[in-house]
Amino acid sequence: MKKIIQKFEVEYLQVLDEKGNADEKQMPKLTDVQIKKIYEMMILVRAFDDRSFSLQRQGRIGSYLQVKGQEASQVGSVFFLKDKDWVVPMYRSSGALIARKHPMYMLYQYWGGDERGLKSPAGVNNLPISIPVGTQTAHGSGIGWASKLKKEKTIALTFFGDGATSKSEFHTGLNFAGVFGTNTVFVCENNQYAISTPREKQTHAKTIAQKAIAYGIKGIQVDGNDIFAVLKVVGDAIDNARKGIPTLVECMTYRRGDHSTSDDAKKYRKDAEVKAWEKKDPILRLEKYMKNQKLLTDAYKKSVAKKATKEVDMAVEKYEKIQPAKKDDIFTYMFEEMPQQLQEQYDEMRRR
Ligand SMILES: Cc1ncc(C[n+]2csc(CCOP(=O)(O)OP(=O)(O)O)c2C)c(N)n1
Repeated sequence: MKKIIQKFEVEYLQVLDEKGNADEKQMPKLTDVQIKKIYEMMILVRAFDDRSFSLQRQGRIGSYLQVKGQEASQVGSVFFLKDKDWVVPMYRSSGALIARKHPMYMLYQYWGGDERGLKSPAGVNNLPISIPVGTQTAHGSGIGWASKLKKEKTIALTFFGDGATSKSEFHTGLNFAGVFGTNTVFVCENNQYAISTPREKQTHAKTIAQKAIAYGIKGIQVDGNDIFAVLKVVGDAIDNARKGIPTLVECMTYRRGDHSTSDDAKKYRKDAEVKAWEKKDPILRLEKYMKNQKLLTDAYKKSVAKKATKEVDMAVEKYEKIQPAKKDDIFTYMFEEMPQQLQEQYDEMRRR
């Protein structure tokens, strides 16, 4: 019997090695000003993220899912988008949202239990984050299709994790995008874990990117801790999405923190593994590059950190001054005419 060999090879791109040396041939076109802007945003996201964790531990917000380690894949993915493009985020997308002008105090408001915190800033098309795993993948296809039908050049970029690729909506979304040629970029942040499930147990496939092949679209892997590789690959994918050519990008990264503030990753991850990924930190790598290029002095680094801390301080202060939403809202918000059962509960709440 003839042996059938199936090849599911996908490209993998790294521009910046762990020492901060760049492959000039693959470098995306960026000015020094842009590189600094990207660096400052990554530092801001890290400062927001670290503070979120502390605020949760102090009982000042309810819950939080850390971005730490994924700053390059989030900030890099949205950098070339226009405000009118659509970002379809997940619960771990705080970094992408901050880079998309979402006020930090409102993110604290949301994680403090007030849904009003997810209202997108005027003129910026960010969807509310998806708490259900993977559903947003299909929303990304739908929005990208709408853009195409309306002959708009806007695109939808949707974020999801490795775990989401086992959900039906991932497959529905990719299939739909392939068949209808939607204006969509699918960004899978493969951070190696879905809560405690390691990537090897998520799928028997060698890569997540290769899953695109089955749907007739392009799949590509990128070093997700390498900001320049993310900018290059997702930048190209954005350009293609504007022409109705969808792409699945798999960002190879690592979730440095616990899954969420209600989990303890030490129970299922070895310290050595976490330490090894610390060395591949995306901010550290960009700093090495910037130092080599004489774009990072000690004074500049300090001032960026100081400014980020101050901005986060101000966001916390503003968040903690927000008046809580009216209790009635949870009853009156959803239905134009309240169903009987809800009306009964509402009346009871008011009686009490
Ligand atoms: C539909 C649905 N099923 C289960 C959950 C519980 N859940 C929350 S996060 C998570 C893991 C998702 O992992 P992944 O997609 O890799 O994203 P990551 O959290 O690693 O960024 C699960 C199963 C959920 N939120 N929604």
